[in-house]
Amino acid sequence: MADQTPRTTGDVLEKTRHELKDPEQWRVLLLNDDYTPMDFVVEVLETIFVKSPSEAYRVMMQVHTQGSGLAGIYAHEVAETKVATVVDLAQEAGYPLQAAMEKA
Ligand code: TYC
Repeated sequence: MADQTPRTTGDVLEKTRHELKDPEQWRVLLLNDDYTPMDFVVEVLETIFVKSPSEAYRVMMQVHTQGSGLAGIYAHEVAETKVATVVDLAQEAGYPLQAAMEKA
């Protein structure tokens, strides 16, 4: 229909402008618990958050002693995927490890 052309074009332009904006950044935090083994948390930090062994150990100890710690900062969709992956891996292994995200 003739009246669909302007509306479709407008939608495409709007989307293009939106995607050009800098994506909002989100902090992904790991949360402490009494049951998840330290080695498992270090492995999560190395594999999912691409930390070096020494940095992974430092962040794990920060979580262990302070209650939470910064695992990384990402665009919203990436942060959501990281949180879900942490929780899935922990559940598969039978651990209660939790991750959270907050706007940076
Ligand atoms: N507190 C846990 C222990 O003593 C270790 C741990 C560290 C758990 C970091 C979770 O995000 C975490 N085994």
